[in-house]
Amino acid sequence: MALERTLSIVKPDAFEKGHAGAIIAHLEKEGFRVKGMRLLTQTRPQAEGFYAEHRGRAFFDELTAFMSRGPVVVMCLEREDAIAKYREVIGATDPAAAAAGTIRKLYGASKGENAVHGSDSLASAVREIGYYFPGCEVSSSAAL
Ligand code: FUP
Repeated sequence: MALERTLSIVKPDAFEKGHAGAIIAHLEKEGFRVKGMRLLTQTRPQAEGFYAEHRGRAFFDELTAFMSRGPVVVMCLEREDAIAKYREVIGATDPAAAAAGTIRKLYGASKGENAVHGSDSLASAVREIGYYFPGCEVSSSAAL
């Protein structure tokens, strides 16, 4: 296992419902350390750039409208095996299919409004962390 970083987003649905604090606490209890954190409301183009790999898919417009409709909390998180472990802790994309006790099962409403985002690979984590933390906002104590 390697010390890794991953990109986490508390999506607008979870923030609107007041679940951001509970989700961050859940992640800290699972051993994730916050190395960078921003609260922002994305522009539509910013959300489209983030989800560029999904451009052309049927859900792209709905997804990017949703992700730019209100505040999100974006975090760079660190722990051993962070990328795979984070995906385990958040659960399946569709909350209805997510395992009991996972963040998406606890806080997600639907496949679209599923409370959180997480990087799905090391390459995605590098790109996604750089997308929201392009400068010196992330603590530099460990490599990806
Ligand atoms: P995930 O990696 O679990 O976030 O899922 P994907 O990368 O497959 O999808 C990115 C986001 O698109 C999901 F969080 C929700 C949205 N989505 C839909 O709204 N409908 C779909 O059929 C698939 C994904």
